[in-house]
Amino acid sequence: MEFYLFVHFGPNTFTDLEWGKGTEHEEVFNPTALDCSQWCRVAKAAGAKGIIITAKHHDGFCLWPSKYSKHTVAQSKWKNGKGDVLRELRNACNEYGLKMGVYLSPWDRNHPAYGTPAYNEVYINMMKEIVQQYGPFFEFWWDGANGEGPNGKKQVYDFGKFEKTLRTIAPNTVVFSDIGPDIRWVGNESGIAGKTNWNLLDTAGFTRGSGAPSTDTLNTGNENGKNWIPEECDVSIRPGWFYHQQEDSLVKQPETLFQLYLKSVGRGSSLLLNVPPDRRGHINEHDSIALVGFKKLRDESFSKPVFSKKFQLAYQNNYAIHLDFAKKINCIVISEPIKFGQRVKKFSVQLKKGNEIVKEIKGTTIGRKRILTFYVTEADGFDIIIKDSKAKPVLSEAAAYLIDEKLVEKPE
Ligand code: FUL
Repeated sequence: MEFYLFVHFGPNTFTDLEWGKGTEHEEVFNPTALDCSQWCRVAKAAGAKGIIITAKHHDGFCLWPSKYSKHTVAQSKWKNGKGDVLRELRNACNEYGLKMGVYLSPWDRNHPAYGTPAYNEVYINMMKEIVQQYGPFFEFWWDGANGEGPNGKKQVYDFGKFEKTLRTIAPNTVVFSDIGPDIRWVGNESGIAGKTNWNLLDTAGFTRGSGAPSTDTLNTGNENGKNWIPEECDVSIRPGWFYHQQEDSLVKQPETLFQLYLKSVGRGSSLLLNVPPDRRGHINEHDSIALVGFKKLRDESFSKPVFSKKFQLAYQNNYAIHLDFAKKINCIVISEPIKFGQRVKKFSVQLKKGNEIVKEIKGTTIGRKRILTFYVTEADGFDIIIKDSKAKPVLSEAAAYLIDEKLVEKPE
């Protein structure tokens, strides 16, 4: 799906905390003008394909009236306890043709059963409740943070049962966690994928949270990993995950977001960009303006290729691309048809004028999409040379662009 939004919303929006304690009074949650349609309009204008919401964050507050908790919208004063954020978002996503996903924090600092086996049943019941009432979800997010509950105990999560439950009630929902089962964490919260990025991961012997593979491994995957678990880059448009007015001036600007796009989508991953609603329950103007600017930069950059070619299924080590005459370019995009697996281990792109190589860009993996940017170079063609691959190499697409020079990828 390439690009979709994350929405962190809950008591923290009103207390200015990042990790709520779970002791907040339900009355704290009181958006003055919640408007999920506005979120969807902004998502659409930004070119995002879906929205994943924190149905429950670590403080345990449920944004829907759950039967399995007494710390929910139903106990709040918002809409006299009749409000339901998940229902409003479901309806708005349907209206705007967006997909919906949920984050349901396993860690719960409020629930009285937390720290006992009974909590696993509570978590399973909540999963069932939201899938049945507000599904289908395109993605289900299992956060890795695991602290202590109110009773000082640490929960032993029954992830085996959680997974089995989801597979039964939501077989088409992609499940995210540090180690999948379907998609993995990128190993950082700055939205940056590895330049080498394998969609494969070995998970045997690892667990979620503190027992996860190293952040480096999560970032690059395992070349010969056993499981197809591509990574997703989650990052916030603001310093925090929740809205804090004092961070209004720190919203990432379109050029910064474009850099993130190059370093996530441009390295074969997806970008999950967090845009937290404010106390009204609106995506704040600071954020929506930045998002629309980000969309404009993507459109301006990629709508008019200098050259573009789709390949038939042809196994080749050398793809020679000829432009009609010498043209200025500073961006090349190549793709592998990953339904045949991810194959390329090492490649080089040689920009040419006649027979002379005027620039060479070396890389490792390609994957679903690899965006290479460089200083403007005049060339009348380029060769894509696959130097090493796990199986016969095959590309599905190659294109060249001239993008605004200030957008060229900057080192991390
Ligand atoms: C982390 C959480 O602790 C943060 O609050 C946030 O939800 C982030 C996306 O994941 O593990």
